Formats: sequence, C-alpha cells, structure tokens
Amino acid sequence: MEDSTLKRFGVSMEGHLLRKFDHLVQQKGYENRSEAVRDLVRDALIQQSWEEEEQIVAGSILLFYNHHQRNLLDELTKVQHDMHDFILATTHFHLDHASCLELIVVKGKAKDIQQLSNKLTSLKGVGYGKFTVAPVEQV
Ligand code: NI
Repeated sequence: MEDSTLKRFGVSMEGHLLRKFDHLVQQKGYENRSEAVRDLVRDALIQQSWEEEEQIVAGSILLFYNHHQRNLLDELTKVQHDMHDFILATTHFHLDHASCLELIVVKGKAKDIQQLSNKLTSLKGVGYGKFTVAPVEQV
C-alpha cells in the first residue's frame, strides 16, 4: 500500500538558486516551497517512467543557440537526419543577429525521443534546451 504520510528532508542549494526558486513558487501560486518541490518531483518521475517504458510519446524539443558556433549547424542537421523517423517537423526562428530558436516536433518511443533530445541539447553551443513530451494514447 502507498505510504502517503508526509516526510521531511533537508535541501541545500545556492542562495541565488533559492531566490529564483522562491520567485517561481510565488509566480506559480504555490502555498509554499514544499508544495512546489512535490510538483517538480512528480513531473520528474512521470518523465522518468516514460523513458523506461516503450510508451509512445509526442512533444517538442526547443533549442536556443548561437548560429556562429563552429560546426553546430552541421551537427544539428546530422543528428536530425540520423533520427529522422522520430521527427515530424522542424522550424527555425532567427531571433536576432546571432540567436536562433529551433522547434523540433517529435513522436516515437519515449526512450528514442529521450536519446534524440539528449544528443541535441548536449551539442556544444546549444545554450538552452527544453524537452517536453506527453504520452500518445494507444487505441
Ligand atoms: Ni537562425
């Protein structure tokens, strides 16, 4: 049976990170830090369970990068061609003189999509990557 009693544990983090976290807690309307942490942990666990399973998921990978970064455009293209089966669409936005935003819409087994996301976000020059997927209901 699930243990639903509340347990306490201590969390340490840098002051600047905590200030930002408190700001997030306030913005999202959480009652307190504990409620926000619980929500984040649930999200992480759901994401983790999809990765392990053969669950079909769909969603997006957002990549922010500087297109002047050496070899980055070639690498991005190569990874996407290698894993083209999982990519439904790619849209590129030029944000300013140097900054680009790439939106990649993906669908496939969670473990494959996770691997694709890891490959893309770990490329040198990708400043920020955001990976969001949800399960596709099977009929
Ligand atoms: Ni661009």
